[in-house]
Amino acid sequence: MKTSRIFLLATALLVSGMAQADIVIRDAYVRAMPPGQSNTGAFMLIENQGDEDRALVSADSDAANVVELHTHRNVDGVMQMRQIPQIDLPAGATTELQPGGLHIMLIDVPERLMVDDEIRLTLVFDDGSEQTISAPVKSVMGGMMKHGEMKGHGEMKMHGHAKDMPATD
Ligand SMILES: [Cu+2]
Repeated sequence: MKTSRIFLLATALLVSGMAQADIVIRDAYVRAMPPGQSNTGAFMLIENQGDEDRALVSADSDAANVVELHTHRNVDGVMQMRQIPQIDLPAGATTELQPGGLHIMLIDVPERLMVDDEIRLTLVFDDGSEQTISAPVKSVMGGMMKHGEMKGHGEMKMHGHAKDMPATD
């Protein structure tokens, strides 16, 4: 187990080293899963340092059977998640994937993700390049929203910046 983890990390470093350096991923994390939950989200900052607009077109992970790109939108006052074909990464800008907004959805996760686990995520961009990153699992206050529904707007604002959140554990 330990050996394979080191191998994965080495692979991740190698892959990201070869990938286009224009896309820089920071502060990636995955939301720890409460008991009985089989879905969770991955969040991060994606900076496009290049001159061309890029897009994240798909993602994959060993930790989940299905990985989708999602956003939230307000439908008649109710925040709903839905799948989107891509996440735009405008040139020169940092795009934030955060709870209540854009996120990478990990669906059908066979092994419950606990705080301090490390999850490997592969991100595929519209120019065909890929980056594989290792994201720690963190506790995110406010609980996991159910698919297709979410608490009110005020609550979402309060939880807007995941990195400022206190751990609940
Ligand atoms: Cu989602």
